[in-house]
Amino acid sequence: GAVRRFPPGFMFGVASAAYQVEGGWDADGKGESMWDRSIHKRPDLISDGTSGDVSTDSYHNYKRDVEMLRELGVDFYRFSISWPRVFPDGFTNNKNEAGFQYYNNLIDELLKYNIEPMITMYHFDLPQKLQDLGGWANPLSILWFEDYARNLLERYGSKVKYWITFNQPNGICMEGYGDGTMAPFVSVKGIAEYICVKNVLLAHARVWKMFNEKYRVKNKGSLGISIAVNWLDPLNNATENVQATDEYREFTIGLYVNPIFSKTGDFPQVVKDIIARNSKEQGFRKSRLPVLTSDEISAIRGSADFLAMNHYTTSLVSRPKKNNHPSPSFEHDANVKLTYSKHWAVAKSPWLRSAPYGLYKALIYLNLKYDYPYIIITENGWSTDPGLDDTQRVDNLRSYLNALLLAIEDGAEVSGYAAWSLMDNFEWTAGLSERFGLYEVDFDAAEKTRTPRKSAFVYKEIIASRIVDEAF
Ligand code: GCO
Repeated sequence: GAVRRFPPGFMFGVASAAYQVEGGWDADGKGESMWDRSIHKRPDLISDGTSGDVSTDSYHNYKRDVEMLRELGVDFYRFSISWPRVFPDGFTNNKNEAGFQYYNNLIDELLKYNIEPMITMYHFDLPQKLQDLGGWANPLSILWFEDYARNLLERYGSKVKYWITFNQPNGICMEGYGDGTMAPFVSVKGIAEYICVKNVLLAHARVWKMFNEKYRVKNKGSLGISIAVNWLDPLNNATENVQATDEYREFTIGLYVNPIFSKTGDFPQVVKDIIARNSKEQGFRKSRLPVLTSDEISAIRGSADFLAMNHYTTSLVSRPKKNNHPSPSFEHDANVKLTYSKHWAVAKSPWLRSAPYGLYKALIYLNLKYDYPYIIITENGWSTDPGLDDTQRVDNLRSYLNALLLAIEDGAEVSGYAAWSLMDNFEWTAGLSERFGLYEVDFDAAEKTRTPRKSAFVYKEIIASRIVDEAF
């Protein structure tokens, strides 16, 4: 069939995150993160009873990881820094040099082979000491994060071009402090998650300002923020479903994208209206959604060089008739029902379906609605059972890359793509039961042996040829 070619300069990569791959949870002076604490206290939170204590042991195997990156031929590696590995208590007065040295070694190893490091400063593993003080629900977290980030930029800013402040504020806030399905497993629905969102956005904006004023000059680097943009389509044309889809997009995408990447800034109007109305009905004197002052809005607006987009799947949205009125305190999820087309392949993860057209639509939607210099897709992938013959992952990869190229043809500005993930790793509360790796990891072996799956060979070929076949 016809082939589509990636534009010149397009960057290919793979992604991982510290708690999911590093292991060495207390090695060489590392402090405790809120994931360490949560799982050690309550192993039952994880479906297969595993933890990230050892995982793939990248803390000791980073040279093998870089070897795999060279095998694949990627241009960049997106990984995250574990805050408690470099600052065991979170505060920057107590520094763990061994932790800094680990990331320094990894960065140098990547640069030696011309692989650009792309560093996520925060991917869910807050130092437990900071969580003891309220974590992201405490407005002081803005200052803690700014201090931490300054130290990372001081140390690595001259070598690292690509920076991402936060991975998925919706995961940090909705799941961490609202639903309580991710660390710190706090559930203060309708309140804590919105406080968290405001703090995370302000922390991000502070770091961008610092980067822009001081650290960018060293190497013309770029700094962005990773936002989960899964696609949502109405189940059908019924007015209530179309409206529910619109609202749900604003609650899951607009809440984060609008303050940073729109001309007006601020939270989306419909989100403000719904939360204000519900709060009033519940007898609150003010909206449960914190206000962004005009100074805060201008600090946040435009505070990114690129939009880092994590995209996995698509859902069909409907609003159950009897529940037409948004439920009072759970605005962000309780008043919609999500389903999938039966034609979409199902991954090992129950929420993950293959619907590549959704990537196309999400990119076009962002392009029409928001204002940003460019996008890097920082996560997209597929989960399976163990096994080297991962044909489903191969199909998913090809079809999503094809959808991406179609969107680029139609005006989306996307300059890079990272597959999630380099290798199997600790998939949060699903433990080791959902395998996302291009490389399989043998978790029973002391060496945590990594073996390329079929998808690793296919991705390597795509990167080398810069072509995807239209048949997929
Ligand atoms: C994230 C994600 C990743 C997951 C991946 C597969 O927040 O970036 O949670 O860490 O492993 O999305 O579910």
